[in-house]
Amino acid sequence: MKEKDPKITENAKLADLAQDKSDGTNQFMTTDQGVKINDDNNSLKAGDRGPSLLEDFILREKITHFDHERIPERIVHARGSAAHGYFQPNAEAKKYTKAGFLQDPNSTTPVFVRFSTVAGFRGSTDMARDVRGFAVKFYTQEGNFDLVGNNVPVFFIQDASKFPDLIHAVKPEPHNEMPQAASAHDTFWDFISLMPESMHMIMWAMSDRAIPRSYRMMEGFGVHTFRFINEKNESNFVKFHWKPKLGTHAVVWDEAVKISGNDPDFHRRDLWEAIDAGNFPEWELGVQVIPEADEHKFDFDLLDPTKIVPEELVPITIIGKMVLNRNPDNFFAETEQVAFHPGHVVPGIDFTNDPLLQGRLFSYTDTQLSRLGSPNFHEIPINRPIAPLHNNQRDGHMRQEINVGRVSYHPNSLGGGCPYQAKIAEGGFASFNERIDAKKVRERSDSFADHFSQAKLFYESQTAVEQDHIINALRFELSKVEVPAIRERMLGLLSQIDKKLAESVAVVLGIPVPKSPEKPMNHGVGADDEGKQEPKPLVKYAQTSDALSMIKNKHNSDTIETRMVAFLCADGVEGASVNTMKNTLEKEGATVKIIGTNSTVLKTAEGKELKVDHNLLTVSSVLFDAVFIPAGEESVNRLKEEDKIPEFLNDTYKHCKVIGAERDGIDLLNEVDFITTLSEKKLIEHGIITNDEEQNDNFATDFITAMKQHRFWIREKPLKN
Ligand code: HDD
Repeated sequence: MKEKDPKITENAKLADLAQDKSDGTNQFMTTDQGVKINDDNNSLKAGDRGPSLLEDFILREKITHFDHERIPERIVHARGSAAHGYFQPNAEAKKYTKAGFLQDPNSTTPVFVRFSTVAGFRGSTDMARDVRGFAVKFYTQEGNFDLVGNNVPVFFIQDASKFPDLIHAVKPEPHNEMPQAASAHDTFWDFISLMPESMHMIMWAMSDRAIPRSYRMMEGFGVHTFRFINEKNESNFVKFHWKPKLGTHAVVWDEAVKISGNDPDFHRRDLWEAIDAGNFPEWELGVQVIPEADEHKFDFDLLDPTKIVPEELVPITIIGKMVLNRNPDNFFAETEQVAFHPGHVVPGIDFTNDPLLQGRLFSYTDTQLSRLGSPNFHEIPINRPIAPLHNNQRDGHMRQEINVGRVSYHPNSLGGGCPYQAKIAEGGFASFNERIDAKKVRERSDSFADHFSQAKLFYESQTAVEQDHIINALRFELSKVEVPAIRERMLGLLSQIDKKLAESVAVVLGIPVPKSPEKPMNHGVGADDEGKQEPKPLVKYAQTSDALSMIKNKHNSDTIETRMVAFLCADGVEGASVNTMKNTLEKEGATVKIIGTNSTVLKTAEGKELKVDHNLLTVSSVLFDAVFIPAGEESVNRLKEEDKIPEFLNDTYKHCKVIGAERDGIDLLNEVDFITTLSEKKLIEHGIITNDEEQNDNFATDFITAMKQHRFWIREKPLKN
């Protein structure tokens, strides 16, 4: 650990979990009944070559337990990784909410956070093009509060009744269970092409937001509009935002595909290793606060989860920070068994009538009943609150709590009326008494019918490079679609966002953009008698929002902290060249990995030993943020013999990452294609930082300045069409 965080030992949830930890060090092996085992290697048999005996309770217990080790994976978000940490508020939220954990800037609240992909199975790649889950459990003194969000601020659908359809469409197709962890297939785009309300989300999902560089470099969003309720029982609408300290960054598609092959655990490993090294990931929590009186002030409905509230309309107020500072001890016990629920709220936080949120309030308890097997899932250590828990819920599978006394009902006199109900002043939860006066209908509000304005807002807010990436993603995904009618419908919808976007995708599909797009079936799919739920044509939003672009986003930081730099080395590398660059990079918080032509140590030109972190054989440039070739004639000559080098450097270039080379190191660049197309003058402009002087104090700082730019998009050729 680089840094000891005092809050690790102060965390009440970790103390709570400690009661259930088990460690076999220096202990005898026993059965589940505590009987010491004398032989764990041989089953009980009738003779050493004879059949096994049913009597062998040790064998039976061991095999039975093994046979039942698996539980159903999550129906969505099956693939995930998690960490412990804490949340610390500032003084900003208390005027809007009475939630205890948001009052005192000197207080901290333990959290457990799980990041995930949505569509892939538990063993699928981290690097799929997909939305990422961002679920935070706050173990507050007033009970658990779960903020179950995503790294995208909107959703595909407006009404929870379409969720099973959406997920059936995106998951591997049911006849052959293909493709895994991918939306590039017919059923997904068939559904999407019939659901114009998904267009805003599709723009996000086709952008580089869906292939993050790291869980540590993602924004998070509560998506729905929630409510904050203060001591005076005043309600304000709020949208939750997580802003990563390291900025919001992504990889490029070609890189994502190669990472999936090189290290399918890329994000999981990144999170684990960062925390293990003491590089604790950190986010600020922000809210957009909208007074009740402003509910109808916008061109969109605050209850519609396919809409954002642009930051330019309602700025974000930062209300605290979250730090993740401890890896779980056991993946299954913690990461797999944790059960989040958007309905886990505490006094001071409440729901709105967003129809997607309302459906979620049912789904998350329900799913745990089959996934974790019993309504007692709240007793699993990672799920149990640190706040005291007393009620009249009883029994059920695997009940842990031993409730004493005769009384399990309320009201009672035999138990003295206990457990008591709490008055609001005593911290009792009371739902916000919103006035509802309405007819029971199966309808969608007309205010939900504009599906294109914000899709357009998002697209137009991107830089040209980001737009090209969206176009390329759509080209890829729709080229994988086999049924022509689906592609055509998609082009029709895209043309309503942006004509050029649709045309650019159409060029690669080899079909024209339909002149008058077929009227897409909308929610209700034909069942809407009066036609009043048809999507409305685009209305407003001429402006753009820089916050939507990862390149223009003002929250993006220019730090290179925790970025990985590969040093390509072989025997004969100049130790001085390695060390100067390494020390300067490490001072900036970057991590250096020595990539060698063997797996253990190299001999430097100075005759010293240099420890190798990875054998060149086992890595690829996609696992790093930048590459440096130190000086050393012999080292460079040896590297020239390596088949992997041209691909390593060409990919670094193709993925627009910084390349540095010192003296003889520059020679290695002559081995690769891109160098021939660049004049010496253009090297720096293209993020290739070289130094041919013996002594050059600026070199390492130039390399760092270039890394702060993250990617040199200038290398990408703009799309022609
Ligand atoms: Fe969901 C899991 C986020 C809509 C039903 N959801 C799940 C997880 C996240 C989200 C991050 C994983 C939690 C974990 O790590 O264990 N879900 C969202 C967001 C949504 C959303 C941001 C829209 C704004 N979800 C949504 C709807 C439904 C569900 C509309 C059903 C009506 N989600 C589930 C679920 C899951 C789940 C089936 C699967 C595993 C679980 O709950 O515990 O109940």
